[in-house]
Amino acid sequence: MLKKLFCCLLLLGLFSISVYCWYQLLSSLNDTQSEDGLIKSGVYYRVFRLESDFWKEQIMKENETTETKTHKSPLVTEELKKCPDPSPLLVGPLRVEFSTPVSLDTVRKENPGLQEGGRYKPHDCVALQKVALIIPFRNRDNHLKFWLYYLHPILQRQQLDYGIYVINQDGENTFNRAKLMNIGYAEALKEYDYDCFVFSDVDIIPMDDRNTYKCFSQPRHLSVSMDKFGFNLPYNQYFGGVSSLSKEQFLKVNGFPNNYWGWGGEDDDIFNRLNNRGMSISRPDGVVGQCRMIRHERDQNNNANPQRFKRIAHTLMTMDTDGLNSLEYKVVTVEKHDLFTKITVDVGTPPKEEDMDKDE
Ligand SMILES: *[C@@H]1O[C@H](CO)[C@@H](O)[C@H](O)[C@H]1NC(C)=O
Ligand SMILES: *[C@@H]1O[C@H](CO)[C@@H](O)[C@H](O)[C@H]1NC(C)=O
Ligand SMILES: [Mn+2]
Repeated sequence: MLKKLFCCLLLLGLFSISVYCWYQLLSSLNDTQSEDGLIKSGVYYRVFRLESDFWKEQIMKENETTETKTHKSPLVTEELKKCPDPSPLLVGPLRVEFSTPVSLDTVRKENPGLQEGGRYKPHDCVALQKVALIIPFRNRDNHLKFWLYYLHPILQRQQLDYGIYVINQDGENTFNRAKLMNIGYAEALKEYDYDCFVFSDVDIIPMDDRNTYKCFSQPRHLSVSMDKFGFNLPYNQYFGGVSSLSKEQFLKVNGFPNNYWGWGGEDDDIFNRLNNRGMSISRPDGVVGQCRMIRHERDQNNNANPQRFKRIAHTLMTMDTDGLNSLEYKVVTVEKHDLFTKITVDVGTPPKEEDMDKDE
């Protein structure tokens, strides 16, 4: 009897060790750390926090429906009413595919209501929010065509007062996604009194127009269910792809980091910033949040940043001095196209000592 029990315990022990190893293996592919030391890896965290996160998300969903709008609409002289929420024009699930190329001419013809620079506002009601869409960009004209083709009609059905800002990194130096997003914020505000900022990769397309590209009472992660990740979150704190922050939320975290050169980690730093300022992440459900990413090779001069793990471990210490208040760049050109505004900027180069540093 005792022997049997001992055997059972031994087997159980071995089993849990192997499960643990499996998680470690999986999570070593993308290790994320949090300031409080709670989160050691995405997968590990996900398994053990599933339950509490489930309830948090339920609460968030409830809050979403009863949410009171904090954003005031501008003074308008005509007797236009506020647009209804949700928009009655939404159609739900959409077919999204990338096998047939689209031309900008097609997009122009299909969106006659646009103003120069890719601006739009509903004409029969006052939009609930003024949204600047910020796209960090370099050499992805084909992806941009698909993005404009799919997003313009969706954003109009969502009855947003919006503008498209393609922030193009000049030159061939190491890419800096988060800094480009900071620049997009600053440049868009020079043009119009936006109250909401949606930051989107150029290659991600939502598959349901009920996934509204606007801001919520908490920072919003919009690309929650990507085909690339099997229509799932890759890990619970994932904040990459498409996200939205109100002006207040963005200012509360001093914007985004300027010193993540190359691929990876900057989205985790942003997550840490929001977390450190006591905000939580709002998300659509996994059905409404489905989206597709256009498949592509890794860009040139955007290799994985070896510094990223070190950086995301120190967000709390760096976020007050690195961000909107330390943002420096030069505008090279501002082009007003029919379907978007393209701002080409010189973001500078990574500090010399970082180029040398190859520890991972
Ligand atoms: C939901 O809203 C209530 C008050 O309206 C607030 O106290 C609570 O923290 C909110 N929950 C989340 C998860 O945002
Ligand atoms: C982890 O992977 C995600 C998804 O590819 C990426 O957005 C994020 O930046 C990565 N984080 C790190 C620290 O590499
Ligand atoms: Mn991509």
